[in-house]
Amino acid sequence: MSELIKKHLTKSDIASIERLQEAIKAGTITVTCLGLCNHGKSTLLNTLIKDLNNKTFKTADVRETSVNKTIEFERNKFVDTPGLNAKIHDDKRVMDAVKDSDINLFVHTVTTGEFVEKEVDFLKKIKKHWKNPQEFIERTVFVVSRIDKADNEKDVLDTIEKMSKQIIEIFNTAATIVPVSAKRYQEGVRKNKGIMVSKSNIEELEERIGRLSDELSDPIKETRKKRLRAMYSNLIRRFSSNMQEYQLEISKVKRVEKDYSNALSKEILKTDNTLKRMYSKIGA
Ligand SMILES: Nc1nc2c(ncn2[C@@H]2O[C@H](COP(=O)(O)OP(=O)(O)OP(=O)(O)O)[C@@H](O)[C@H]2O)c(=O)[nH]1
Ligand SMILES: [Mg+2]
Repeated sequence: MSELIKKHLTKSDIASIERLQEAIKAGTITVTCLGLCNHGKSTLLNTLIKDLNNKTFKTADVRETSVNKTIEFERNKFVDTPGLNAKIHDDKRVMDAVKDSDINLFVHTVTTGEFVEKEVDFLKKIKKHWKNPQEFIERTVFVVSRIDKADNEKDVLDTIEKMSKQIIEIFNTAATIVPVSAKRYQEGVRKNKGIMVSKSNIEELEERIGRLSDELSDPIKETRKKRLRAMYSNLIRRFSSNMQEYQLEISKVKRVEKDYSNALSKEILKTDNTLKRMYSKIGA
């Protein structure tokens, strides 16, 4: 980007444009984790980036994540977001992250049962405001978390069925739902117990993300180019509206200058006439 253009942009404009330009070049795919507070988003992301000590994305039993955090791992950029129900302004942060995202992991804890009102509201908001809600569903994996906490497998299946119906009711289309246990996976790896790893279903989720990344690689590049084009059009619109304001300002200044110069000419003429009269009186 030329220095001349940069001079007219805000820091955040420049950051957004450079982020998108880099993403188009590098081809990394952004995976964003969202969902209610305390449903296991950060623990899941740590698991996916193989940080089994949960040091990268902070985790806790209380509301923990309050800002969006991004970590690059292999071909993906993983983004953690604050819980949907935490604070009102958090919802906007989540929505912004989803707008910038390529693949979403909507995390929902199995023991909560079906989606609660807050989650349904968020999904309805997406359905209402998204240009292409079908595309959101195609790029989203609904992750049923903490299946180690479920009493039995039937409870997990029941919850999945209810969630599936709710998604169809909102979006009129079926979605991918994957049940997992990040804890079981982490323990399985630590204790070298293959059965725990396989029952955690994390590998299945990784495969899904990998497959989606492959399938969406070209459309994602196209989406990013579209986003970049939209950003440029916005800037051009902003520049031309600024330009109109400047032109208005210039014509105002010119008018004042003209009025002043007219008044000055009149004043000079008046003084000139007075002098002429005085000279003729004294016979000069
Ligand atoms: N049993 C069990 N507990 C889990 C699992 N995943 C996460 N937890 C626990 O759930 C709690 C919340 O996990 P976080 O990963 O911090 O949840 P979060 O959704 O990021 O929470 P916020 O950042 O506050 O929105 C922590 O105590 C985790 O240890 C799991 O698979 N099984
Ligand atoms: Mg968190």
